[in-house]
Amino acid sequence: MSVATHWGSFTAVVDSGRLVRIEPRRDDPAPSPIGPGMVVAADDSARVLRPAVRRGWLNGEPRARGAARGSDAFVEVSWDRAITLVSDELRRVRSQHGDGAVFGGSYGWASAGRFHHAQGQLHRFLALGGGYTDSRNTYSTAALEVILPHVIGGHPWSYQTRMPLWDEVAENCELVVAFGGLALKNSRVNPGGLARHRTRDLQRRCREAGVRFVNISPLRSDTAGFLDAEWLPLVPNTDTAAMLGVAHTMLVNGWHDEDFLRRCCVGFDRFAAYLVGELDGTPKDAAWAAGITGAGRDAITDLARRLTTHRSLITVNYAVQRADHGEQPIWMSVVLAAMAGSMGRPGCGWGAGHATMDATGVARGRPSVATIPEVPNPVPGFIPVARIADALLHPGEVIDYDGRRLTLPELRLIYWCGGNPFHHHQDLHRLARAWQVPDTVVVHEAWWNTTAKFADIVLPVATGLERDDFAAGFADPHLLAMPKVREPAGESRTDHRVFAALAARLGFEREFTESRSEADWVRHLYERTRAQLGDAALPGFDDFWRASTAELPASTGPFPGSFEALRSDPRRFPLPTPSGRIEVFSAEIDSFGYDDCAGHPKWFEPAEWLRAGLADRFPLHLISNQPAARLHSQYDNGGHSLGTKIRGREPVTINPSDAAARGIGSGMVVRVHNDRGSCLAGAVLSDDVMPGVVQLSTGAWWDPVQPGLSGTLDRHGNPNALTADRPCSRLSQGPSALSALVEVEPYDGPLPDVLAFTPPDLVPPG
Ligand SMILES: Nc1nc2c(c(=O)[nH]1)N[C@H]1C(S)=C(S)[C@@H](COP(=O)(O)OP(=O)(O)OC[C@H]3O[C@@H](n4cnc5c(=O)[nH]c(N)nc54)[C@H](O)[C@@H]3O)O[C@H]1N2
Ligand SMILES: Nc1nc2c(c(=O)[nH]1)N[C@H]1C(S)=C(S)[C@@H](COP(=O)(O)OP(=O)(O)OC[C@H]3O[C@@H](n4cnc5c(=O)[nH]c(N)nc54)[C@H](O)[C@@H]3O)O[C@H]1N2
Ligand SMILES: [Mo]
Repeated sequence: MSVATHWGSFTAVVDSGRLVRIEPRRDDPAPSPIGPGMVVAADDSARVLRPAVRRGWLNGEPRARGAARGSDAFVEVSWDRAITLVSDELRRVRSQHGDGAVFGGSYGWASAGRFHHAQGQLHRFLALGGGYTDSRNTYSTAALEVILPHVIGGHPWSYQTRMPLWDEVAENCELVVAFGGLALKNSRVNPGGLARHRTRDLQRRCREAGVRFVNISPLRSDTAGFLDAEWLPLVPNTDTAAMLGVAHTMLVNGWHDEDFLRRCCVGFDRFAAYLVGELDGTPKDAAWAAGITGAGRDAITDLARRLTTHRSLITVNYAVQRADHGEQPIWMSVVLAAMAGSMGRPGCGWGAGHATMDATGVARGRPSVATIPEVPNPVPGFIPVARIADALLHPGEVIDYDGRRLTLPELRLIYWCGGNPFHHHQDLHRLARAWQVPDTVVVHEAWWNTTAKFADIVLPVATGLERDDFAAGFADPHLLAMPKVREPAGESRTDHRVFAALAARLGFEREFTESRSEADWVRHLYERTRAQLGDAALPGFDDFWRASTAELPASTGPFPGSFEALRSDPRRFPLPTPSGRIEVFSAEIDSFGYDDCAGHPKWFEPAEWLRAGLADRFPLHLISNQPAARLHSQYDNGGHSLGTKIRGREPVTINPSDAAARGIGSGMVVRVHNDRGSCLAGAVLSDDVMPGVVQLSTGAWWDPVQPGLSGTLDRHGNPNALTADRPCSRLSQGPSALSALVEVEPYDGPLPDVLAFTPPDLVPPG
C-alpha cells in the first residue's frame, strides 16, 4: 500500500493488519531514510492510547500558579468524558472571556494529506464555534515573509515562482554563490509530500554543466561533495556585512550594473551613501567586512569581481534570516544581485531557499488542489507566530509589527493540533513559564512528546498511516493516494472525528461535517479538484485510488512579478511595490522609524555573536539547523533518528581544535550550556564545522530534569534549551534561533536516563 509523507512516498508491507515494513519506492532516485524508520514508532511505548487529563486540572486546582504543567500525572478518561470536558471548557472560556481568548494559532507541520490536515481541521472547527486568536507568518521564514513584500512586492512566498530553477541554472549560469549553502539533507522533505526526490540529480546536472558553487556557511557539509564547492566560512550571522563589503567593492570599482539599478530599482543613491560611509564615516569596504566576518579581504574582493564578470546567481537560505536582524541578509542579497548584473537574466540573479525543500528550485508550482474548506475567522486579532510566550506573559502589552501596533491578547485556552511548540519555540524555559498562565491547554497528539506532557487534556490521534486521504505536495505535479495502512493505535481517532464529536456537543455538527463521512470528504475533495481542472485531466476517483497516483497537468502560471519582465521594460512590467521597482530604499519601512530596521539594508550587530562581549563566557556559536534524520521533532522516536543518537543523546558536532581545547573526545557525552539553560549531547568531532561553531540539530524531544525549574538540564539535546526568545526586529517579530552563544564541556556526572520517550505517570480510568 502506498504511503505519502512530507519526506517522500513509500510502500507499506502489511501482514494481517500488522505493519511489517515501509520500503522506498523504486522510482525514487534519492529516497529518505526517515520512511523505513517509521515502523519502529508506530506502536512504541510513547503512543498516546487513551484520552488523558492532567490530574491537577481535573481536581480544579488553581491553574495559574505553580509549575504543575509538565510534571503532573495524567488520569485516563473515556472519550465521552474527554469530549464533555473540552466542549464545556470551550463554552466557558468563550462566554467569560470572549472568542479571542481561545488561541488556535497552533503552528506546525502536522502530516501530509489534503483532508486530514490538522490545522485546517482545527481552524474550521474553531472558526465555526465563534473564532480564535490566530498566528501570522512561520518559524521558517518570518523575517523573509515580512521584508520581501516591501522590497520586491507580491505575496510573501511569490519569490519561489520568481527565482531560477535548477534546470535554468544548469543551462545559463556560471557561478552560484549560496549564503547558507544548499544542504541536500533539507531537500529530503517537501511540505505536503512528493512523488520523487529530484534535487540531488538536478544539482549534479548543474555541476556537470560546469557551474561553479561557493558555499558561504559555517558548515562545509552544507553543499554536497559532488558540487566541488569552494567553502567560505564566515562568523555566523555576519552575511550582511560580507554582502556589504562585496557591494562596496563593486561600487568603488564601477563594476555594478548601473543601468539596471537606474531603470529597475529605486533608492540606490541613499544606500550608496551608507555604503561609502557618508553619514557614519565608516566605508563598508572589503577590509571592514573582513574584520567583521573573518573572511579574508581578498575573498570579498574576489567575490565582487567574479559576481560581476560571470553569469551569476546569489541565493540565500532560510537559516540566515532565523537570526537577529534576519531581515537584513534577505534584503541585502536582493540588492547585491541587482548590482551584480545578472538580475532578470535566465537562470541567474537572485533566489531564496534553493534546496531547502525538494521542490524549491525544481518546479514553480502545480494546479490548485482542493483541501478541507476554510471558514472565515470572526476574530480579527492575531499574534506574530513566535510571540506566543510574550502574549502569555504580557497580555495587554503593545508591540510593533510591520508598521502596525498590536495589543497582545489575553489567552485563556490554548488549542494545539499538528505542531510541537516544546520543540519549535526558542528558550523552552521561558515557554514553560508562560505555559503555566492559561486556564487550559488542549493538545491532539499521537505520541507523549513534551508538548503532550505540558498539556491539560491530551486527545490521542491517528497518524497519517491510520486514515484514508490523498496528498499533493508543494509544487509537486502528483496526487498521491494515502490509504489507511492499519487501524489507529489504542483508542486514538482522527482529528476530524474528534472535532466532529465536539461540534455535535456544541451544536454545529452539520456545519462542520456538511453531513459527509470521512470517506465522502476524501472523494469529494478529489472530485472537486478534478472538476476544477476539467474532468479529462484526471482519472475518476476509483481509478486514481487503485493506481495510487495521478499526474497533474503542468502549471503554466501566471507567475507575476518576474524580474526578466522588469528588466525588459520596467514601465510595462512594474513590480507590485509602491515604486513598481525593486526597493533598495523603502520609504515605507523608513517611515516606521524603527531603530532596528532602517529604510535600506544595513549592518546591525547581533545581540549574540562571536564578537560580542558575552563570547568571553560563551565562546561558541550554536548552529541549531534542521535535522537530517527526521522532520523537526517528527519521528525522533523512529528507527532512523534513534540510530543516530550517541549514548541516547542528540549528536553535537564540534571542530577538533575546539574539542581538544576542552578535553572533549569523539563519542563523549558533553554538556552544552549558557545562562538560559543546558543540555546533554553526544560529541562528534569534524573539520566540517568551522572553529568557534557547534552544530546541534533541532528536534530531539526536550527532556527537562525538573520541568518547572527554569534553566533545568535537558538530558537529551534539544537546542531550544539554549536559544533566545528574541524577535529578529520590530518589523517582523520573527524567531531568531540561530543567534545564540554557548560553552561546551565534558559531562562527568552520572549519566541520567533519557526519559523523553517515556510517557508521564498514567492513572488508569477509575
Ligand atoms: N532552534 C531552532 N528552532 C527551530 C528551528 C531552528 O532552525 N532552530 N526551525 C524552526 C522551523 S523552520 C520550523 S518549521 C519549526 C517546526 O516545528 P513543528 O512544525 O512544530 O515541528 P514538528 O516536529 O513537525 O511538529 C509537528 C507535530 O505534529 C504532530 N502531528 C503530525 N501529524 C499530525 C496529525 O495529523 N494530527 C495531529 N494532531 N498532530 C500531528 C507530530 O507528532 C508533531 O508533534 O521549528 C522551528 N524551530
Ligand atoms: N531533513 C530535513 N529537511 C528539512 C527539515 C527537516 O526538519 N529535516 N525542515 C524543513 C523546514 S521546515 C525548513 S524551514 C527548511 C529550512 O531550511 P534552512 O533554514 O535553509 O535549513 P537549516 O538546516 O536550518 O540551515 C541550513 C544551513 O544554514 C547554515 N547557517 C546557519 N546560520 C548561518 C549564518 O548565520 N550564515 C550562513 N551563511 N549560514 C548559516 C547552517 O550551517 C545550516 O546547516 O528545511 C526543510 N528541510
Ligand atoms: Mo520551517
